[in-house]
Amino acid sequence: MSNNSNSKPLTRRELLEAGVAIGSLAALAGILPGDLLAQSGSSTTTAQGPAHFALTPLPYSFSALEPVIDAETMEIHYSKHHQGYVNNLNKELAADTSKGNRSLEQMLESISQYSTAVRNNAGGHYNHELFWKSMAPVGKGGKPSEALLAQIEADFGSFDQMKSQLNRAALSQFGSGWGWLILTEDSSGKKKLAITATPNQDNPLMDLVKERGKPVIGVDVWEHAYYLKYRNNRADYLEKWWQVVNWEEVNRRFT
Ligand code: MN3
Repeated sequence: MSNNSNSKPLTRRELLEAGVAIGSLAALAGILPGDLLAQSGSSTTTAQGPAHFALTPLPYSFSALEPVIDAETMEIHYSKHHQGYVNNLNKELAADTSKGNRSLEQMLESISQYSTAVRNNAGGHYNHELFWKSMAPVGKGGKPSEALLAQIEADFGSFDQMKSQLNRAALSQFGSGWGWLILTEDSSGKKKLAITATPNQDNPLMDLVKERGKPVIGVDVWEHAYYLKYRNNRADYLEKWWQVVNWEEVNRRFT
């Protein structure tokens, strides 16, 4: 056998193997090859065609939040649940292009104009993008800024009061949903922090929720976020979750 007769099939196979490897890496990272160039949280800038969204790569490994959140929960949550919301959102938007190419935030702020499927999946994408960024390995998340602490003390009395109010709101959210610390304005236009909870994948940006505001902290209390490790003990999950809060990100969202 000469080298020449072998070289073509080999090259082809090598290419194929390389392609498979790229596909597997993308699958591990929870992103589809076609999504690699798309930016998360905003639609692609193509002049024509529907908005298209993609997951941002996780800023840490699946096991990085252990022992608070186990690697298996993180992997399924990110690469199955979150990816599912993104896939469904893109499918819905491709099927109905009547609203044009709005950003994710613009869509949420006018979500009453959309179908329930868009509401659930656009909310699911936004909420999880925020959730992943709002966490960091234990001991790596920094601490609340002085400005944030001062605002928390003004609005809740103490940091512990804010924490227990948020835990209580998240704990008493019946079924699936989210607990939130949001930034709002009081009647005189002054900054004010508040605690709220939303069902399903709703969030405080949506024009049809009762208490609107800018999300500063969002904690996922769907069972898929904690059930493998904490079983039915949502309270224990919520208590431990504070150990993985990324305060650098929370501080940034507050300012
Ligand atoms: Mn979730």
